[in-house]
Amino acid sequence: MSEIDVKPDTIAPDTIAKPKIEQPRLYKVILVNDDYTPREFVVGVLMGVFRMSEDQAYRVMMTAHRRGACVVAAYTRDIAESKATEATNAGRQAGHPLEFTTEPEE
Ligand code: TYC
Repeated sequence: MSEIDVKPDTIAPDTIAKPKIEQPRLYKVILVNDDYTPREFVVGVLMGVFRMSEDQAYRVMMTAHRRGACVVAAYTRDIAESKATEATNAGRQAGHPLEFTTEPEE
């Protein structure tokens, strides 16, 4: 066997493809309570913007109402920000101070 035919019986570590899959950071969308926006309006926005069932939306609304705020969902940054803006604008258009914010997950 010539030297050219010699194959290593181990593969040098720097030739092994190591899949490095970085998960994008997720951002929470948070519903903030206020004293003025009607409950049914909040439920409608949660159903429309966040595709929640009426049941889920009612629970999230009541959690924000009782505790001051509630995490609605988590998305990549662009989607979280655009949904928070869309939902906040829906309230503003109807004359309500409804507010949705975003914050990065740990
Ligand atoms: N607190 C409001 C009311 O009593 C209802 C409400 C719930 C508003 C949750 C905002 O994020 C909210 N009409």
